[in-house]
Amino acid sequence: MISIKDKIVVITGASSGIGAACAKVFAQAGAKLILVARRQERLQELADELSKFSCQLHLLSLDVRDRASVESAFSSLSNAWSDVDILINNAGLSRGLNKLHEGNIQDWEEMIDTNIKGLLYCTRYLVPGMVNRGKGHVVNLGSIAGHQTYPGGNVYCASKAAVKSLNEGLKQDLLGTPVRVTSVDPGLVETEFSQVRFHGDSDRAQKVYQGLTPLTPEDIADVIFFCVTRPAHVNISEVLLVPTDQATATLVNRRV
Ligand code: NDP
Ligand code: 8X3
Repeated sequence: MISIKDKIVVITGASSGIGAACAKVFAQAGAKLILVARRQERLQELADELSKFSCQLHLLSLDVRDRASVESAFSSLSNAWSDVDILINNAGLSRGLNKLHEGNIQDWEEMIDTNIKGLLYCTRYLVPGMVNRGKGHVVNLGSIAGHQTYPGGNVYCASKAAVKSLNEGLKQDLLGTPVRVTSVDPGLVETEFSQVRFHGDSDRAQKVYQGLTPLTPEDIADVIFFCVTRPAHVNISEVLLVPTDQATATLVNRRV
């Protein structure tokens, strides 16, 4: 098992859900964390919570859709922080569940710009350093939605299918280097995801998880931690994990 102690770990989308859970697991293991999200106050709250682990933190209030900001934020890191070992491309969102021909184009752009382009900007900036230093690991948050399209999921599912393709492509392009690439692809995880999807409609968001036991953000963080701590010759390329109450993107066991 590889030690995470003092490894520099970038987590995008750390202000909530899966990203925040990853921050806790990696902080506990003694990593040096660069926490990225747009909501500075949420990052600060998380940082206060993580202070009990006495780990080193660097907060980056950043919109991953903004290429210039991504480049400027990462290029401004001091020597103590610039040699990133692990990039967790987690920032992402869904917007709406409309039929494609009735879709909101602004929602599409937000998903494509965040889930695909934001992931690409962070990867493009940070992976060359990993290659030069001869070590590194990129973890991409895909989804069951990237494996199976569900009604109304259209653009979100396409964005996660793109993550699946980019994960495969990056693995191929890094062959011959020690840099590892993993896609962690969950089914239903209860986070702020559905609140964001339904633009703050909490009742509708809650119904997504009603009557079943969803995955927790901690379940996903555990899997990510497992993937990055395998011995250097082991690359877990893809993990699809779903709740026991979920069989496919559309087939779930609801008890009410
Ligand atoms: P949350 O809504 O709880 O968290 C999403 C995180 O992404 C937040 O920290 C948010 O921070 C950040 N984020 C969104 N847009 C941007 C942006 N433009 N720039 C920087 N950060 C951004 O959802 P989850 O934790 O569930 O989602 C995390 C990832 O997991 C996503 O990629 C999602 O697609 C994926 N996923 C989620 C599943 C689920 O069922 N929940 C299942 C499968 C995959 P802020 O708003 O402060 O910027
Ligand atoms: C999130 C899981 O099924 O809501 O990617 O799209 S799902």
